[in-house]
Amino acid sequence: MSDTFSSQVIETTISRAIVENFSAKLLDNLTVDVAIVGGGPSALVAARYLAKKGVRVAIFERKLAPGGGTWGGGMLFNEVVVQDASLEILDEFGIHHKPIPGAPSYNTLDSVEMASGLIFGAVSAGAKIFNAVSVEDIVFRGEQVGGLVINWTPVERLGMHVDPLTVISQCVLDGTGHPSEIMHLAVEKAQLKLATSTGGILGEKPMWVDSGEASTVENTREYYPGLFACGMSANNVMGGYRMGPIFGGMMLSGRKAANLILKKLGK
Ligand code: 48F
Repeated sequence: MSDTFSSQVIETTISRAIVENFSAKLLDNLTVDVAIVGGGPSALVAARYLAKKGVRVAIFERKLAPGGGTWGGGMLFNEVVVQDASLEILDEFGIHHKPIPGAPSYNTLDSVEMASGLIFGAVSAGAKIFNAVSVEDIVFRGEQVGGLVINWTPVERLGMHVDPLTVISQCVLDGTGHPSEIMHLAVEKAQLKLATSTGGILGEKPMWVDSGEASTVENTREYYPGLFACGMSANNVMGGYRMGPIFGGMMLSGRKAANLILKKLGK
């Protein structure tokens, strides 16, 4: 066998392995129990807790790297702060943390370790992450939200006229952060009335750390049959305050979202 021929065979083998395995992964996730939009900290925590209970869960993340707003810490200083209440979640993921001297119940951690640890924790528990995939619409079935409409992020960014594919799920979790993209689609395009005082999105308020942290968890709920929100998306829907580079509420929100969904699925 000549060198040229064997290198062609290896190249074909590599390409075939990638195409076959990706196709199998996507086919396997065209119908899931829970479809999560966005791969920020709240969503990644929710994904691990769901997957650990045997729930079939897939995350669709617009960017190449999941992790959302975790990576950049505060103003690109790659450290974040969490409260003691969320330490058991960090421990569950094996992410290190240390107390802040003179600030009882507050801790710091490396934001790169946190982002990568959350991603690995979700995937190693069995969740699948599809990166560079944007969710552009929801699927509506009967009287409930029943899936997602997806396309490649480059297709979205370039404005190419390419029809999407769909993912069917029993539950959809909006983890899109500050913009609450799926909730906006639900209200503005599908004309759904959410479980808020107006039926619409109340809009995020300015920074107030203590209030925002607590309300992020409180506002994590099912807003329409089959449609849940976590993290900053939930806070935006209910008019909660923002909180900057403190992430305990995000993780507690993700765990609460998982528990609500498990209950809904009867698990
Ligand atoms: O914003 P993000 O990190 O979500 P989160 O879990 O955490 C918020 C914190 O990062 C921070 C904060 C902490 O105190 O306030 O902001 O609420 O991650 C949201 C992810 O969703 C992706 C987006 O790229 C980001 O990685 N995303 C948003 N819209 C879509 C999407 C979409 N339509 N399709 C796919 N991914």
